[in-house]
Amino acid sequence: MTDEMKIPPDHPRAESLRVREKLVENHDRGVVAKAGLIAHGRGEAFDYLLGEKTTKSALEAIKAAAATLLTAKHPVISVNGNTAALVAGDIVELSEITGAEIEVNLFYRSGERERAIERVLKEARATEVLGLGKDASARIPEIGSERRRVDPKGILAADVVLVPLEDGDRTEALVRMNKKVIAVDLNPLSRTAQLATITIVDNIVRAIPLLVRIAQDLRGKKQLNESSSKFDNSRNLGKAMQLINQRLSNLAKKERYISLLEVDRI
Ligand code: PTJ
Repeated sequence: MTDEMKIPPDHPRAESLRVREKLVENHDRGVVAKAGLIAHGRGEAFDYLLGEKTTKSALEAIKAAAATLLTAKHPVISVNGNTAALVAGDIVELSEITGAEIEVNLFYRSGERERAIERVLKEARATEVLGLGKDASARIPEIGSERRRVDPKGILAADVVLVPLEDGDRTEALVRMNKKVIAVDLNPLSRTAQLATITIVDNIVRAIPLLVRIAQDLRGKKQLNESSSKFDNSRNLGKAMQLINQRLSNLAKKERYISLLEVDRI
């Protein structure tokens, strides 16, 4: 933790501040992109609206994601700066349980960032990391950004790709290539959330550890194919939006909130 930021343990938002601090530290280590800090702020806003808890609909998506990863022929987990900073250890565990490869894939790609992220993953005991340097020699068609660079042994050949904190363009391109895309995105309105095969509308700091536990429980169970094919992403996203709508309506009715508005006006 940096000297400037000592988080009091009894601070009402201590956990959220710790997550922020982790991102800032990892930005200073060259892992997180500047824009990654901004992206996290957007995520936090949606997390606030969702109640900062894993919702029932997110849990349904996590179960479908676990089943899809476990039944995949060639699953790959795509790792960017924010994911490495916040959940590197869980990503390595998930890869061990599901047999998924780990590939670094960056929007803001540079050799330095690749190496910094590789270091974080190796510190978390990853044995192999794809998509580094010349290994990212294949190109996903119709994408302008650095995200198009992928490893022929990894994302290019994958049938299922897990993409935490993704951009819409690549999700769309991967789906067009007939891959199943599992996204983790707190914004149910984002293009990524709307275009993915399965969208987990939850914070990665809660969703990935839970995905690890559920994949562990489901491993070796029957009828996993059925539970993954039954999942309806549009319906599930609708539930997340309804929940936000409902929470705001309920909160708006509370007297405390009304009195706060009055104070605001003075
Ligand atoms: O490390 P790089 O170079 O690959 O860059 C990563 C970022 C995140 C900068 C890049 O992918 C980007 O610009 O992403 P976007 O388009 O801003 O989308 C990020 C999405 O993730 C937004 O919809 C946020 O709401 C969401 N998000 C942010 N933090 C979290 C999150 N979702 C889940 N958990 C979070 N902690």
